[in-house]
Amino acid sequence: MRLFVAVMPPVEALQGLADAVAPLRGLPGADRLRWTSADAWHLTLAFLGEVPAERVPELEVALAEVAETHPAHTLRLAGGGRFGDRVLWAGVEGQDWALRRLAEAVHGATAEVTGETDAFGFHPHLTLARAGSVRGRRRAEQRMAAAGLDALAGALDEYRGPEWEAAELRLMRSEHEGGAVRHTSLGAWPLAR
Ligand code: 2AM
Repeated sequence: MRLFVAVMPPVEALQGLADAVAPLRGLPGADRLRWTSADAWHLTLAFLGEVPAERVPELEVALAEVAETHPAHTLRLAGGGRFGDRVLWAGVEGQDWALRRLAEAVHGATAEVTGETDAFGFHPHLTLARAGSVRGRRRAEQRMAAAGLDALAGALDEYRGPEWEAAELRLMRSEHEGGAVRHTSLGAWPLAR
């Protein structure tokens, strides 16, 4: 199963961001991106990749332990940027140090179960849109795609969403169905109070 661990912003936070993002979709170049659907928006803490189903109970124990020992915290969705020419994302502000510590603990605990050895690298973000591969495209077209992403990322700079509480961890499954991706929650663990 393709798994990841995430924090899900509440519907008010997602709606605020969706309202801010809607006008961006009319900007030049926006129609060449694949926009993620607002009802699937999430903050990925750790991507676990393919994990055998029989490992899931161990993951559940590990995640319960991390949740018990890491506090709920206050965040807001704010600002944004781009990863190269590929991804447009919205950022996170507030007690993001608590989110970072949580991500680090999740990475450590899940790596013990999955045997993953990658270094911990975490840039809190919510993926809004992805560009297709730029390989094989003409240079001018690549520059245009980059300029489009710059303008979109710049427009996100202004955005400051409402505060919300990151109150639980979720273990998520990602499935590809034809061209679409479906995310389902396999479990949720409340963070400490
Ligand atoms: P992102 O969109 O927040 O960057 C489920 O597939 C989630 O896991 C995605 O939303 C993505 O997070 C993250 N993800 C997917 N493939 C990944 C990969 N190869 N490496 C790291 N994270 C990945």
